[in-house]
Amino acid sequence: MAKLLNQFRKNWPIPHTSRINKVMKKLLLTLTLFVLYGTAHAHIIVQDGWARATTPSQKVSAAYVILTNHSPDDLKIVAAHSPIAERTELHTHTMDEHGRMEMTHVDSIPFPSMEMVQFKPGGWHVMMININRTLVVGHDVPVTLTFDDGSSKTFRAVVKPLSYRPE
Ligand SMILES: [Cu+2]
Repeated sequence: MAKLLNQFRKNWPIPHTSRINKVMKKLLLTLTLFVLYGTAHAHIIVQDGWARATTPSQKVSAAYVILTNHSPDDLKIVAAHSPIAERTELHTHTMDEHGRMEMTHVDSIPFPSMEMVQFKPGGWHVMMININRTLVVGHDVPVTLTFDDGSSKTFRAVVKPLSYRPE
């Protein structure tokens, strides 16, 4: 990146006016941040985002998605957010001592480089708590996942019926 910026500076002579220099520096910094930030985004591929339909009295739903990490960095999914939910948590299902499946809140989900993470019923899911609308089949809701490098990825979760099971 530094090399690229130096090249950029060489090819674009900056007039020796301190004011213009300042503006230019700001511009270069913005450009650098934009490129760095944008790169992390572009390397995460999202597929098949969906959420479970709710009845008007239901205040909780779950969202699922398939993510692939095409970046060279091992990442962790550390948070989820949706404007339709007061609170959003990363959950998984684990077996309790009686052999029953129960939901567990997790702090992060490993997301290694060149690997896929599938959120699905009975496994990883985004728990949306105190939702502010009824999730109607065919509508969609935005969900944002945040990674441990500070980048994030937003996907649209299409609302599927209660009977829906992904392949
Ligand atoms: Cu849950």
